Amino acid sequence: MIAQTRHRRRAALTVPALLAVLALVVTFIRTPAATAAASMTVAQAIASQTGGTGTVTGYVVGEPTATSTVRTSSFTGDTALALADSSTQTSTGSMLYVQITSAYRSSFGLLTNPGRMRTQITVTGTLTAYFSHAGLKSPTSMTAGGSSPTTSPTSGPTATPTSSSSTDTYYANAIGKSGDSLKNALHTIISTGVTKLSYDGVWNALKVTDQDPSNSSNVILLYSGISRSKTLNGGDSGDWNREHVYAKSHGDFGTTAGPGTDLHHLRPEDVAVNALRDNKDFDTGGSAATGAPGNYTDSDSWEPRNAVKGDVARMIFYMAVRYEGDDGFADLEVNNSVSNGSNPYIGKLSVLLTWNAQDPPDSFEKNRNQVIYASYQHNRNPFIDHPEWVSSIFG
Ligand SMILES: [Ca+2]
Ligand SMILES: [Ca+2]
Ligand SMILES: [Ca+2]
Repeated sequence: MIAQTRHRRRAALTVPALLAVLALVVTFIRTPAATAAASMTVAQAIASQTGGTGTVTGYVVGEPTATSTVRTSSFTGDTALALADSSTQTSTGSMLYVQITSAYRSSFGLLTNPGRMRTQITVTGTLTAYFSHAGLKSPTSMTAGGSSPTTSPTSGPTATPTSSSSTDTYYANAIGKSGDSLKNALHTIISTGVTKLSYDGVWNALKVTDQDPSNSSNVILLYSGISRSKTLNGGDSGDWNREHVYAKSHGDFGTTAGPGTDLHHLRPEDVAVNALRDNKDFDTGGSAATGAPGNYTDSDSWEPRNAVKGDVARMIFYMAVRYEGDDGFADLEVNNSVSNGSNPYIGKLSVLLTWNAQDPPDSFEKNRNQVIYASYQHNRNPFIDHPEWVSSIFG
């Protein structure tokens, strides 16, 4: 009986399905071959934000400047435009925000080409959020009018800002977002399914995450850059211990499982150098730090060596996004002070932004992120995978 019922249901479903196929076939036959890659409307593009490629025809109705703000005159740039199915549309909910990459700015940017307003254009690109709004990014074709595009610009499209990578799935709910909405999405992503280590477990983890690539018996010490035997972990002079880059007194999170045991900001460091850094905020300046060539310090701040300036910045930015006060620990944040004391802040934001830009992620930093993700905590530092997200959230 049950089988028969199922069979009948399947048969009942088949009729409309067949009709749909027939309709498609008829449409296809009636469509000239030259326009086989038919454009979708803006409404269809808004409903198809799947990250796939699409071709959209619509009217230019303005320059998006925020999720619900579009300029219709006095344009300020050439990097984005809004498309709609009606040339008089004013509701941003009925618009598609289109990213204009450099190859197309001189022809389609509204600052340079205000005459494009209310005209029809056809764009091919990735159907995905832009400005936290239904969008089309990384265009591979932009042409005037409603004809199906077949040509590429002579200069060729520029490299896509965030090329697809193996972490795209991990960051799926963050891609296309910016500012606080990006921060919120990343907080959820990097706080989900996390394994928290014990403080004791951190010792052995650091021997793997910070292993010297040219000597598997050693770890590299963060500030001093020294390669030292893994077996010299401890509290005596000449040993290395567990440096909290986001100083644990800033927010008083201690060493219970949580921020105090989070490998993403814990690094091996010489006992004496660790004590010298103390709980100082980060800033440039001071005198040469004893035992750590290239590092500088004064009464209120620490400047790490150039090779790890970006690493330090990205660890701090990770902590600010990972810990938002919703898990029994303080909401850790970054500010512009170098006298934060025990407050749950660390500085200095303006300097950390510069360091992130000046020292991009290298293979050592990327490898440790991957090892933490695959073998220990099962979460990633988004700013090592996407350093450009730092300025979107903190800039
Ligand atoms: Ca200082
Ligand atoms: Ca570095
Ligand atoms: Ca925070």
